[in-house]
Amino acid sequence: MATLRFVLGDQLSRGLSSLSDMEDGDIVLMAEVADEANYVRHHQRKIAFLFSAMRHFAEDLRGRGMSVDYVALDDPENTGSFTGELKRAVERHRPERVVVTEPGEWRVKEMMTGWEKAVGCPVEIRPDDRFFCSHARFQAWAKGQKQLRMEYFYREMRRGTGFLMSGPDDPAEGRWNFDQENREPLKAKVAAPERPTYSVDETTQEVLDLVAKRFGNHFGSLEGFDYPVTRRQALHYLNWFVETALPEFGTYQDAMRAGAPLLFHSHVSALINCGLIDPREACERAEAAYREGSAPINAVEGFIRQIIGWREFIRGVYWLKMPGYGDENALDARRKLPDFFWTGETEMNCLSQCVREVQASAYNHHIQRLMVLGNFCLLCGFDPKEVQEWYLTVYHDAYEWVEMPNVVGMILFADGGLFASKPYAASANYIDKMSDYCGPCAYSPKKKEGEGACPFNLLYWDFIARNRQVLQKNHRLQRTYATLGRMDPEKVERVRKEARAFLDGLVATGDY
Ligand code: FAD
Ligand code: DLZ
Ligand code: SF4
Repeated sequence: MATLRFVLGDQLSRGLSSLSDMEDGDIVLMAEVADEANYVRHHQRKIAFLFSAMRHFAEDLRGRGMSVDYVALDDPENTGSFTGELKRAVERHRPERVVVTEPGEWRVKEMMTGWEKAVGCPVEIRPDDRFFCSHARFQAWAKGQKQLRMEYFYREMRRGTGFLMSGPDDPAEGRWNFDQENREPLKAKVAAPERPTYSVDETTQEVLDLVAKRFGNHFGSLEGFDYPVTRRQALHYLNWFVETALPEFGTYQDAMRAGAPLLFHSHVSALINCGLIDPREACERAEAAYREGSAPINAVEGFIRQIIGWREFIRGVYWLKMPGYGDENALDARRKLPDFFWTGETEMNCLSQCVREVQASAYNHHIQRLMVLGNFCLLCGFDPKEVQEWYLTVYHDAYEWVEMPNVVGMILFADGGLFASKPYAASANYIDKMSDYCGPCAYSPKKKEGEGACPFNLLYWDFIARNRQVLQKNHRLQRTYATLGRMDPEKVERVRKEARAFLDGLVATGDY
C-alpha cells in the first residue's frame, strides 16, 4: 500500500521534507480549497498567484514521474477544506499512511493534529527544513531572555550558516551590520530598474478567470498580472534581481518614491514563502555576487540579514508565542480601521499612495509597511486584531507566521516590547526625508499644528502623551518624555485636541 503525501499551497518546493522519500505508487495530493481563500478575504492577486503556482508545481512533479492527485476549486465534489479533501483522498486511494510537512500557521497545525482521527489512518508530520532555524533551536536561543534582540540572533545565524564570514567569529569586512550605510533617500536622478515580466499562459489565464468569478468581491485587482508562477520563472527573476537591483538594494532600502513601488527591493517574499525559491539559494546567489565584486557588502549583508535574520527570527517568535500572541494589546488600542485602508481615498498622500499600490499589486515594500502604514496604525491606536486582518488580507506574501509578529511586535508594540526596544513611532519628518510623498500632499510635513498641519505631527505627540503610563519607563523614550515635559502645556493640549478631532473624523463603517 502506498503513501499519500499532502502538499499545501505554501509548500511548492521540490526538496520538501514530505516528498523526500517518494516511492513508486505513492501519490501527491494537492487541493485548492475555499476555506483557505476565505479565512481572511485574501487579495485576488494572492489567490491567483498561489493557485497558478500550485497548478504549475503539480505539472512539474508529474513531469518528474510523480503521480499527483490535484483537486481544483471548481471540482463539484470539492468539500472546501483541507480536512475534507484529505478525507476524500484517503477514501479514493486507501493509503497505508499520510505524510505531510508541518504547516506555517498555528491554525493549520491544530487541524493537522486532528487528521489521524478524522481520516482513520496514520499521519506523519515532518519538520519544515526549508527554514535555517528549527523550533527547538529558536526556543533554546530564546530561553531565559526577557527581551529578544534580532541582532544577536542574526549573529548566531551568520556563524551557523557561514554566510559572509571570514572566519568562525569574523564577519566579512569586520562588521556584522552595515545598516548605517542603508538609509539614503532616493536622489531624483536615480531611476528604478525595469523589472522582467512573465506572460500569462493558459493555466494562469484559467486561474485568473476562476478568481475573478469566485473572489471578484475580494480586495485588489488582477489587472496586469505578470508575476513568476513557475520554478523556472522564479529562478530567472531571482537572478535578475541579484544582477540588476541588488547592488543598490542596501543604499536605497528605506527610500520611497510615488509611482515606483519596488525601487531596488527584491520582490521575492511571495516566491520564498510559497516555496518556489529556497531562502538558501537566494542568500548563496547574493553572497556570490559580493565575492565576485558585482554587489557591495552593504547591499549583500542587508539582503542576507533580512532573510537569515529577520525572516527566521519572526518565525521563531511566532511559534514561541503561539497560541495567544495575536490577542496581545499592551497599549489597549481599540480604534476601528478606517475605510480608506481599503479604498485609498484620503488626502494624506503617503497613505493614499501605499494603499493604491497594494490594491494594484498586492505589494508594498518594508518601509511603506512599517513607517507609513504601520506607523499610522500605531499612532492612531487601531485595534491590533483589525490591523492583523488587514495585513494578512492585502499582501501576496502574507501568512500568519510572518504577518503576526511584524504587526503585533514590530509595528504596534502590542506585545509590550518583546523584540522592539521602543515603538516605531515617527512624525512627518521621517516620511518627508525618505520619500517624495509630501510635496503634492494636502498637508504640510513642516506644520506642527493648526490648518494644514500633517496628521502624523499631531498624532505623534498625542500618542506619546496618551501612552505615557506604559511607555515612559522605556529607557529609549526618556528624551522624548523629557521633551514632552518641556513643551508648553497649552500647546500640548491644542495639539492633542486637533489629534482627537482628526481621529474622530476617521470614517470606519466596517463595510469592506
Ligand atoms: P526585500 O526588502 O527585498 O527583503 C528581502 C527578503 O527578506 C524578503 O523577501 C523577506 O523574505 C525577508 N524579510 C525582510 N524583512 C522581513 C521581516 N520583517 N519579516 C520577515 N521577513 C522579512 N513579509 C512577508 O513575507 N509576509 C508578510 O505577511 C509580511 N507582513 C509584514 C507586516 C508588517 C507590518 C511589516 C512591517 C513587515 C511585513 N513583512 C512581511 C516583512 C517585509 O515587509 C516583507 O517581507 C518585504 O517587504 C517583502 O518585500 P521584498 O521581497 O521586496 O523584500
Ligand atoms: C493562502 C492559500 C490559499 C488562498 N489557498 C490555498 C489552497 O487552496 N490550498 C492550499 O493548499 N493552500 C492554500 N493557501 C495556503 C495555505 O493557507 C497555507 O498552506 C496555510 O496557511 C499554512 O501556512
Ligand atoms: Fe504623509 Fe504628512 Fe507627508 Fe502628507 S505631509 S504625505 S500626510 S507625511
